Amino acid sequence: MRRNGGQIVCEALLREGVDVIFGLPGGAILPLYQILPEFPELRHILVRHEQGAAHAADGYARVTGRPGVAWATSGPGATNLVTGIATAQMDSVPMVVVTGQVGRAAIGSDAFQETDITGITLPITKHNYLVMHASEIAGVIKEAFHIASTGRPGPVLVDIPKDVFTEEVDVEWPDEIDLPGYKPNLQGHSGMIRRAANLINEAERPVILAGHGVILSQAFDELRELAEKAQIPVVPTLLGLSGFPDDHVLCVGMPGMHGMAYASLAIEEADLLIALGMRFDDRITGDTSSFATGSKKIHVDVDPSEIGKNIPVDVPIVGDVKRVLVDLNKRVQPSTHIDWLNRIEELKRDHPSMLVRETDKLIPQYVIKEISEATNGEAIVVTGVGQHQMWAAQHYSYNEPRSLVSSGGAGSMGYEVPGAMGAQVGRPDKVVWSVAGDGGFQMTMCEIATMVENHIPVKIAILNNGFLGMVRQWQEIFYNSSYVATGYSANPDFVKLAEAFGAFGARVTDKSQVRSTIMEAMAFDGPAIVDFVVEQEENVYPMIPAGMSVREMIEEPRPQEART
Ligand SMILES: Cc1ncc(C[n+]2csc(CCOP(=O)(O)OP(=O)(O)O)c2C)c(N)n1
Repeated sequence: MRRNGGQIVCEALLREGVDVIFGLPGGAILPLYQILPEFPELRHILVRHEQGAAHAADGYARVTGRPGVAWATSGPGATNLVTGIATAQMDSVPMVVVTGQVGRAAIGSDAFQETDITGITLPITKHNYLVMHASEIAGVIKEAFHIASTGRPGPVLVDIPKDVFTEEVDVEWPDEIDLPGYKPNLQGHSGMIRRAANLINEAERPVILAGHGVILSQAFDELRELAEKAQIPVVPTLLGLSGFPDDHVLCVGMPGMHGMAYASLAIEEADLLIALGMRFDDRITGDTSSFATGSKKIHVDVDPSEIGKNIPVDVPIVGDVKRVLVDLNKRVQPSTHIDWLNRIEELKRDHPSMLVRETDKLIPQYVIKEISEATNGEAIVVTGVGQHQMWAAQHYSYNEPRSLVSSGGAGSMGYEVPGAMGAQVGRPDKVVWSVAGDGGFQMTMCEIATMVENHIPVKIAILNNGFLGMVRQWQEIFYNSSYVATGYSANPDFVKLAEAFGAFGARVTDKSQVRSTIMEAMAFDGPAIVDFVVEQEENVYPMIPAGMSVREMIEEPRPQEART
């Protein structure tokens, strides 16, 4: 059957099960857009900025486990996607991005809106394509989805010149994919699994470090089985949060730069680390030469290039976390580790990181705790980057898989609004709270218009401290409180702004208004923005300064020395 390139793109997306696309048109991609009405099953959400499309596709993917899809035109449309693509790449998020390119004959001539987007995104995509013939589209899209969602997931970009969208060909739909050189190894090596099981069976102070790979491979039950069978405490990384229930007795909490002091100390005192789908990021390890030197290490990761990259390991296992755990669990013997679990309880008592300071003032930690309680820990929380992100990680109770969505690796401010939009589109059945900084919110707040237009009822809590708070904190601690370029003295009136967008808006300046305003926002049938005017110079504790070890950790000042 004869089809043009645009029709093949749409049909190929439908064949991959796509139901929604986030995008914004322009000249080079116009032929694809003009075909869209022929495919009413493809919901297109018109964003206000292409960065929003990429982050929304990413948020959608993180909560559904299915690749998110974003479209943009050539040149600035495509480059506006770059932050979103890099964000997905750093956090292994499956995404397929389609960009329009100038016509084939114009490529290389510096034509209007010509940008070498495959060149630009080469280091920030798992793979990318420039498709020069319509006959290739069906195969390329199938490959793109396969590559994006298998092995270690990631973003794949498909760049298509304008005249390829209009070229007509007899389309052949490939049944199979043959990619020599791309065969992710999912099944762990049996000899290594045996060695790992032996180490676990002999360990006296084991800790499981659970990363994003647990969520990506949906190893929730298998992780629980391992932890419970051998009574091993679980320390989830930022992106591993919600892969193991926060309210489980074996859940210790997030470690690292702003993690729970006791979680970092548990890693330090462990004699065995079982690292599952995590990559020993510098926010976890600090100084790698002094990180957990007293322990043996088992590292399970589907990406062989991660093994031994940052930290030397004793037992490397290349494979899908879920499949490896199925095999490993059969060989792990039941254990109790009573002394070790008691020791961790002692660490928790001595280093009470999770306490929210008693004060009449409106502090951000309190707001997060209230949102957690008001939603019974059942909402999806999407954050920006900065202090609010760390408080959201620390004080919300994540008990359901995929309930925390955050830019971990790239640390992209501005993720909070469009990321939440995508998450809500992916999970219309859930309450989605965006926990935003006043800085990050203003980077991508234009997408509130998109939410209003498309009835996407995200609730946004701006933790408004009038500062680029995390940077201010660094200036306070490392630069003698020299606040250069971190204060916002003229933020807009966020309530009026909400109303101007057609959303619900409210301001909270006092503790007593917190819970009722949260409930009001949730009762509103549409996007809602709450401006929580919080203490301006609150710090995130504990803090391990960058590149240092757990021994240099700065813990929250005890009540007598704390600011009032
Ligand atoms: C796009 C981008 N630019 C700059 C930074 C550096 N940065 C990290 S945290 C931060 C402050 C964030 O401020 P805000 O969004 O208000 O959140 P807060 O820390 O106050 O909670 C900045 C500027 C970043 N992470 N991302």
